Amino acid sequence: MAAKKTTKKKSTKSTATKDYASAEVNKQLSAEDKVELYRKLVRIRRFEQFSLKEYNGGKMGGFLHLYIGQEAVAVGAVSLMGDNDHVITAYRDHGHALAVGMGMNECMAELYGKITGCSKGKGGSMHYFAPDKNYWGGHGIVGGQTPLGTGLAYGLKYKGLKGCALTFLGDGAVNQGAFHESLNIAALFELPVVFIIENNGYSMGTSQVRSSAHPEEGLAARAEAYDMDWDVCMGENLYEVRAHVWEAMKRAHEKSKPTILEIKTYRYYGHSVADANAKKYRTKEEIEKYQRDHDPLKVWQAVLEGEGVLTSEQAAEIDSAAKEEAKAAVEFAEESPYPEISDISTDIYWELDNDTEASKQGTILFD
Ligand SMILES: Cc1ncc(C[n+]2csc(CCOP(=O)(O)OP(=O)(O)O)c2C)c(N)n1
Ligand SMILES: [Mg+2]
Repeated sequence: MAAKKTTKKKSTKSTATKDYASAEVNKQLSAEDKVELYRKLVRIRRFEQFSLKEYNGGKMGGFLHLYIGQEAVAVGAVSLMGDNDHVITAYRDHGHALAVGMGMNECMAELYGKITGCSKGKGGSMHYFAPDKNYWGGHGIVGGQTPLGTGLAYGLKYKGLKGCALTFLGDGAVNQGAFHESLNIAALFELPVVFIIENNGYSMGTSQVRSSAHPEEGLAARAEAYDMDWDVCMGENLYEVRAHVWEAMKRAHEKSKPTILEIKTYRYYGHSVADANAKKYRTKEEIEKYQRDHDPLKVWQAVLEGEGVLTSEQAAEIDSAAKEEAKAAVEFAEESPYPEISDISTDIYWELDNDTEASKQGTILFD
């Protein structure tokens, strides 16, 4: 029997900020950059809290999967993106959207199903898109975005561009066949893709431990089977997230090699707001512990206050501004019109079956 290969890279499992603060990619951050990252975290949190209130008020149809608790993962990873880096994720997509620079108005209006939404009201919570910001959604089929992310990476390599495809997935997606097919192709073709498993401990009501077989080192170690690099880190501290994501991005940029990076995180709310079992599969104490000791906003605020680049007064101002922005987005969404009946047949695959100009050019959805 062949000897077990030694693993290529292991998680430090450290949440200490001092090690990661001195990582090259973090040393480059100015005081303003760090405060800007804080603002991004807060804006996501407030946007979602306002959307939750309106959802509970019956203003939106469909699902609403909140990202609250996980914000540092999207904000940290997206903060490293350059012009040729792309991002794609699953249905828990609000954080990534705001992190790439989408506006609260277009995001809130999309939840309301209004024509002013980023997907013209046809996608809802799970289908935010901003191709102009290299943000490719927003996908509801578990694992379904992983072949698409692999395709983005293939496109980059084909065009000779130095970029990567940050392809996010949940811990529940790691058993999907499409993911394993993606891993195989990514390794075989040496594609610049970073598969980021946001391990929030649960897929719907099933804990990660009960749903996925894996070695002690974690889910990312499955990369070994594909002779692919892998890594594990915690997702509550932006310095740590950035340091680990950057290592994987460099591998993609410089060597055109894929990575699986597992980032351990936590969600405070149920799977979706409509999760009838939200209170049954984990304890109140477990949630409170994360909120108290691992909250990404609190962690980053404490880091910045410790460094003297943020005061609690400034943090409060950022918070008020984010609440105002979210409130204005609710008003914008309320006042926006619904799509017209005729809009039902535009911007969709219907055009493929019909003799439209777009169908002739093969540019149905994007230029
Ligand atoms: C192919 C497929 N199977 C089942 C579902 C139903 N489903 C929606 S979300 C989900 C759990 C996914 O959990 P995870 O990947 O951990 O993501 P998280 O919700 O924690 O972000 C399931 C089973 C689906 N959408 N697609
Ligand atoms: Mg999960």
